[in-house]
Amino acid sequence: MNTPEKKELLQKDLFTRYAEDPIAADKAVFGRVAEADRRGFLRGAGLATMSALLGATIPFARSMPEGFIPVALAEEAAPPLPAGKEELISRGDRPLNLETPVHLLDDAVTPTERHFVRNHGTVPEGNPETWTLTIDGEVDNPLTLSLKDLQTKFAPVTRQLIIECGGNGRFQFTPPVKGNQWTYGAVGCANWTGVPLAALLEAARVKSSAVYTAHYGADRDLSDPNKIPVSRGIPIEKAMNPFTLVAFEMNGAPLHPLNGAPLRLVVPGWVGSASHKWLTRIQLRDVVHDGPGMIKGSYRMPDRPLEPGEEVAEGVLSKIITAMPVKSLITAPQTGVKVAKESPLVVQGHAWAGEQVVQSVDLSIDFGATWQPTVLAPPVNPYAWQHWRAEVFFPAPGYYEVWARATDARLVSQPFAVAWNPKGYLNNAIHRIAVRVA
Ligand SMILES: Nc1nc2c(c(=O)[nH]1)N[C@H]1C(S)=C(S)[C@@H](COP(=O)(O)O)O[C@H]1N2
Ligand SMILES: [Mo]
Repeated sequence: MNTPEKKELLQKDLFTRYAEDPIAADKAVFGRVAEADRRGFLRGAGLATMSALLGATIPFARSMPEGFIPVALAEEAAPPLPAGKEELISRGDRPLNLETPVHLLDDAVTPTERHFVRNHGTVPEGNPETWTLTIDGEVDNPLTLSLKDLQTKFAPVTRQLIIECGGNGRFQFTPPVKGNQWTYGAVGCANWTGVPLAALLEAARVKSSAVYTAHYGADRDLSDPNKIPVSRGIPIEKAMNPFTLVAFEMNGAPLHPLNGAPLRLVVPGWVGSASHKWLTRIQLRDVVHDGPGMIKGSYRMPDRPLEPGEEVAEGVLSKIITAMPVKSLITAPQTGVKVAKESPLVVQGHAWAGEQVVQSVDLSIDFGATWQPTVLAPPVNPYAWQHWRAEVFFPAPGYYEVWARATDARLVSQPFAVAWNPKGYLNNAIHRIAVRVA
């Protein structure tokens, strides 16, 4: 828009004109809002419109370049979060990954809106009417079951089960490692309803030669629709565990599309990648499964301690991740809280420990010099996270950190920091929050 007025304005006395009558000057510079689309709209927006969108006047508007989009509005123009997951933090669009801010994990049972999302590929659309699950491979009676078969021919159970991504906490590794930079919130404990996988395996009459499962789903590689992005498996013993579910409901409703609708595995306490979403097939194998996600160091740990940043051959990453380690989170208060000296501060959160029960959670307000116990509840069922709570008194005004440390039944505790590994897995270092006492 190079109108003569604008040229004149720019050449002559922009500053004077803005000082005299910013709205008129602005109109001359920006022109009238023509386009309806948001970006175009912003590009052509006048000062009054911009101020309205920002919810504030712009004292230094006179210094803004032509066509300028304030960063506050540019940030708001980022792609909106998917329906039903608006409170989460985006960790990438392709593939779509969302984590939960740690203070929003305070619920006893994680609501669906607050359950994180981890994808390797596309988000497929699952039609519950036509969906089937096939169980084949090392079985005497291969099965193909509809969703209705699953819901009516087997006895459904509802359990509170924890799913945590193997890379949760990856942001903390030094030197940094590639992958989603999860902080604390790639974990959730929802109510899952489904059929124990063991019941299906019994109906399929698993052969004694079966040692491992192989999981397949409907999602596809983002750049090649002929490729599957991930296919992991679990040892037959974990497949037969009564808490390993083929789930069709999450928190009493059909699964959310991003959490695997209409059917998924939940392999509780184990690395999240074992809990296959959009599940279409479970093949029983007579060898350890070797699909994408099982090989090339994926979801594997080094067989020896490494130097931070050390480059290693693939063969060193030989240990397949199974159960997740002991961990706790402080979900209330939020870090940065300000409290009055007299008032005891209620600190609470959850703790979990893979295949173990958590025996205790302790807090420190003196950087780990001393620890005080919390009140820790037992899990409502195996593989549910446990809630803990304590009242904390601060001796004097100032800056404090509250640290939480869980210990499992084998007396294994959370470390201050974990050993570096190339893919940034299994960070169960103690969680800490900042507290300012007035
Ligand atoms: N089909 C399929 N299943 C999958 C994945 C995937 O990308 N595709 N990601 C896995 C990983 S790495 C994790 S941590 C969990 C996360 O489950 P959620 O998205 O329901 O939180 O799903 C697992 N199941
Ligand atoms: Mo994951």
